[in-house]
Amino acid sequence: MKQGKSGIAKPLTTNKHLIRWVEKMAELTQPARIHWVDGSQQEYDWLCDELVAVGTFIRLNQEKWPGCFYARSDPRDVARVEDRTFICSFSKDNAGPTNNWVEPYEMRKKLKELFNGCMRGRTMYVLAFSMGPVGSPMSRIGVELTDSPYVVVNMRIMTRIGLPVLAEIDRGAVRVVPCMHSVGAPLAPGQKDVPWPCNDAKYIVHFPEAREIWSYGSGYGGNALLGKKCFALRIASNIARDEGWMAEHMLIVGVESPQGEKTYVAAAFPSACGKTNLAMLVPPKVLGDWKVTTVGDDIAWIKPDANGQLRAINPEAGFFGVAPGTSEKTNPNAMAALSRNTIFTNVALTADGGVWWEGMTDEPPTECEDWRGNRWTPEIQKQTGAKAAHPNGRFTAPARQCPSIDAAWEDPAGVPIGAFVFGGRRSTTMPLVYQAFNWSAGVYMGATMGSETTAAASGAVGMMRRDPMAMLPFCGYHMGDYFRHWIKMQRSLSSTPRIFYVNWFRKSEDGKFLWPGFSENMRVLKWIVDRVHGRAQGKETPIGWTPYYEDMEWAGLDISRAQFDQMQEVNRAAWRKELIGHEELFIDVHDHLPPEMIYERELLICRM
Ligand code: TSX
Ligand code: MN
Repeated sequence: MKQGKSGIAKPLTTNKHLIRWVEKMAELTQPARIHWVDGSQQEYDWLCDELVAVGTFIRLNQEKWPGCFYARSDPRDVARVEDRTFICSFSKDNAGPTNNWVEPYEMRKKLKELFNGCMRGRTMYVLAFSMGPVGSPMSRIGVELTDSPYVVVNMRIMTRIGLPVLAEIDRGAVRVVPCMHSVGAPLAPGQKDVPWPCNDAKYIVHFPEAREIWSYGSGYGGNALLGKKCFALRIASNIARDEGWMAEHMLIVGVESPQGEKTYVAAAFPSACGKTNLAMLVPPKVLGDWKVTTVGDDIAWIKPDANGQLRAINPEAGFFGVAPGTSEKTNPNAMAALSRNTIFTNVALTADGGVWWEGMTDEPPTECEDWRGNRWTPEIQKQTGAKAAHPNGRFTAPARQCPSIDAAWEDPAGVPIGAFVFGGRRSTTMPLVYQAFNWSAGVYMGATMGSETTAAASGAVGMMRRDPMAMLPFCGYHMGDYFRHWIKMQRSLSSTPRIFYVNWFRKSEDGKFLWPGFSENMRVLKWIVDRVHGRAQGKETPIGWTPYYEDMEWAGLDISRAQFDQMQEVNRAAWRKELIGHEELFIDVHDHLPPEMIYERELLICRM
């Protein structure tokens, strides 16, 4: 492959549709160059060099952070933009009340205007990527046309890209999801570029029937790495519904007993619940004979196999994790994964060419540059409240570098799922753990889950936000139909995974966390796995089965029966209020709600 300053201009495919589409899109966006991404290490290194040259990247101290780079975004481009995210289905009803909808022809007209000449002076990268291991029957392929080399290098960590994927396309049997992406900042001849080009006008657009994604104006995270939320959740949830499988916002862990029995668990949590920490959990020393392995930390594609057993793959190949709060104490596996070949965005830069973020160490650095490039000291923090890292600062790290990565994490057949876990951040009402009586009660559990807000950015702190299956921002169609799809899945299964709810965040009257969390969550996982295999009893309560104190492993943890009862309490007064919250959610989606949700609610009321 000849690679000059302009990269690879020759199409790396023989697929006529793909070549014609690229030509058509180049005609629309008018890039100065086209680069077909081969996905090689040389190409990656060369792109990183270019990013360093234009000031997007700073190469970190290679002794301490080998293969690592540092980026700062434009301060106006730091997170997903939910109010600028659109599901443009043919009918508004199909998008449902939880999504923004614009009539698709109208939106296409708007996009044509926006994309007209939007890549002038830039390179258009043709980035073929596979969500899931290349060649797995559960994997799906996309091609992202982007004018952001930052996106290309991040996508090389987060997905499988380049020649092997183009070879799959050339074999001809696959349908490709077209993904258009532009930062929306064309360059006039001779105009100097900025480190983080973007546009104040942002559009994250999905066409579910056409299986198409158009993203404009942002270079950050889920807005720009289109394989992740846009494809693997919003578009894939549509594909999955049509094809009889599930695209879920779930981590996947393997739980291995001292006898070597392996049980895979898929779990959904809203943001700020420590999902990545759970995905990489290190069991406490006293329970060291139990092991937890990581298949994925964010997205699960789950499909019944020929025997009616649900099997899951992680469609991603890397972790795009929130940095603040990640430390040797909270997540040593993540710290090992991000120790090399990692891209850091919007964290702090230390004087010795390293990175730092709030919560990384007990002692902050005496001085560093914050995520905006300003001088930061603990003293300045005290005076102004300025944070060194942005709360949504990220690491992009290869999954294979995670010490807890599961041996089967790239198994094309996926891993068998034994249990689903839902959870949220709830200071009251919800017990540490309970099990749903059956599949439809479990679907109700997931449908009604919610979390209390933590960051001031998302409204008042401590506000209850319902987030069904943690899919509220990610379901690409009507939420009521999504519940129906969950209910319907039972019919294609010979045995359904057991369904559980966990809450690590319940507080005492005086505002203290009742449960120590983190490693100790292994004790809850153990009970869940014991239940899956019929080894532990369940105590019947109005909401489901809870553990007997005797059935939990307490070695090395000083929690009395009374304390445990407090964590597990099902308070009828609190649950009456909870049920009204469920009703509020259901009013929004009532016309598509499956009758099972109404029945389950009635049953719950009766048992109260
Ligand atoms: O990630 C968390 N997990 C899951 C770990 C596998 N966090 C961090 C949440 C923010 C992302 C938690 N925070 C967890 C938890 O289980 N639990 C808590 C609440 C908590 C915080 C501090 C303490 C205890 C509980 N500290 C002491 O007990 C000393
Ligand atoms: Mn997520």
